[in-house]
Amino acid sequence: MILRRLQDIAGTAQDVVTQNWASRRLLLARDGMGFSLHETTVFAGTETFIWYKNHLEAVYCVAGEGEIEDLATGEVHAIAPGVMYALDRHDRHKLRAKSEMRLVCVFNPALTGREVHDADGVYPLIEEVAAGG
Ligand code: 9YT
Repeated sequence: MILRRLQDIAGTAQDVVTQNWASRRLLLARDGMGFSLHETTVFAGTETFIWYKNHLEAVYCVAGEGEIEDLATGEVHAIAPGVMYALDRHDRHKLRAKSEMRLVCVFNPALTGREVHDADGVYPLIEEVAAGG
């Protein structure tokens, strides 16, 4: 069994901070779960272009308010506590935070922990052999 606390991750290599968001990575590829699990804080007033062409991501909002724009259709969806979105088609999107948002994020394939968005809003696919497998 794996048990981790957010407070133990703060300030370590698993606490990835960019201009628009901070991602505390609770489970990573090396944990061998087949997905990674993160708590992401999106800073108030930010807009982030994201395109996970190598990954699927589900996002569940637990705090804060914002919106997501689907760049394929132009549709804009409000994000608030209790809302989940899943990028099942590697959807290109813009994420806007009206207030600071706290999001629980799951990635498949699992992130290795080092990823930040490149200029195209993409995370690279980093191969890593999981512990014990
Ligand atoms: C919602 C979203 O994708 N934000 C960017 C950070 C990402 N969730 C991560 O790496 O944890």
